[in-house]
Amino acid sequence: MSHPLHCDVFCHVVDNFGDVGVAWRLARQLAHEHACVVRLFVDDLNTFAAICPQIQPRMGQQTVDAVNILPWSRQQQLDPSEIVIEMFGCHLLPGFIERIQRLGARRVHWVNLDHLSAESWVEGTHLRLSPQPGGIDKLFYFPGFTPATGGLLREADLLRRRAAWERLPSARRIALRSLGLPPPPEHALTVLLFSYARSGIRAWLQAMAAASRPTTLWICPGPMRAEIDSWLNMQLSTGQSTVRGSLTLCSLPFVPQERFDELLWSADVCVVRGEDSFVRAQWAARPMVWHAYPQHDQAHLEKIEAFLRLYLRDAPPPVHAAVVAMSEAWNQGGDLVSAWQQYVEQLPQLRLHAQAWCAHLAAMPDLATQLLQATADPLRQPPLATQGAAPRSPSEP
Ligand code: TRH
Repeated sequence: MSHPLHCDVFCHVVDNFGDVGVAWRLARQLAHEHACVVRLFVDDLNTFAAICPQIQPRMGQQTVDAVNILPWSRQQQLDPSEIVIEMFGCHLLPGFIERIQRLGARRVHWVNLDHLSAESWVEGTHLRLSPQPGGIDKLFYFPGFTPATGGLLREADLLRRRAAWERLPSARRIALRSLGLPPPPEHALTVLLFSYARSGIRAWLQAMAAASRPTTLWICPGPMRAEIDSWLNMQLSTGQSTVRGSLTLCSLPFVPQERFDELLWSADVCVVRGEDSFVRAQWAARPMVWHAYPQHDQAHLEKIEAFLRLYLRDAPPPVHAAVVAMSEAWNQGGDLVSAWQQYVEQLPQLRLHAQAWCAHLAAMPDLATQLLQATADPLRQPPLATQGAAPRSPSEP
């Protein structure tokens, strides 16, 4: 390649941290592993700074980790790069779109990188071209868990780094100490909790406190803090721990994104949410409970069902039953105590299953690699029939 590829990544922060979490992970990988010159446009640098403390929210332009970070509005003064990636169907500003159209399809690959879903319709929509006004097509790119989708974000050295970390007996103690966390009691079950608000956890907490085996619960910042404070009848401040019977509760600080993996690797069970932490728990090869982003029309339940259909395809019946029971109890309410008891009983098999699933996913090319292949030699499908029609995409009304 005569010159490095120039890529623009656009991120509109809807809420929470996953929009910018995914965009930042992609931007860094394109820059670090594919020698791209990357411009990342973000419309909420304060949220960005929560996962990347080097970000200066008031700076007009800054380079962090070899990525050029720009405020959203700067697109109005700039020409598009060769590859323009709009995350999750965020709408670019009209002036920038006009410049994409002026340069045309021979100079710009315009990509919509959509939300991750295991639903079957994704395979039929991935890599579809959607004609846009002005005669240029937008490529719809869908992440996924199968070879007929666009893969998952995975840094080239991620699994090697995890394996090396796991071979180091002191690694977890060092990681926890750096976060100001005490080492868990001997033989304690460790649970990382990063979920949306989920009421009705008192009986679950009580059951862990009364259990014969000690449990350590690492609570990430988020709405569950208040639920747990109410059960404790005290406010657990960041970095503070307290004990109730066999249950040790630790309130974690929000860690920089590149440290988040170590939290997952440190835990026996990861309760994760949304999209990015959900994927990272799969690369951690840990038993995980996924709290899907709740949607008013219950569409998130279809996403959960579709994912579990893939995830549990080869699972032994006791593993299948334990995962389904825990997922339903967590996401739809229900008897969390008995579901948790069943889950903990299956932990050795759940861990083996998580490792097999991780190896299965790792056999597929990662998302960044596939994305560059797709734009280097776009799959020329006949554009959709009607002008401006776009495939069904969850991020667009
Ligand atoms: O924060 P989320 O709920 O984001 C969600 C999802 O992106 C979802 O797809 C989107 O529709 C919704 O927002 C609007 O969960 P997620 O996806 O796991 O993103 C969290 C990010 O925060 C992830 O990159 C990990 C990172 N993180 C840290 O960097 N440090 C931390 O301490 C924690 C707890 C998370």
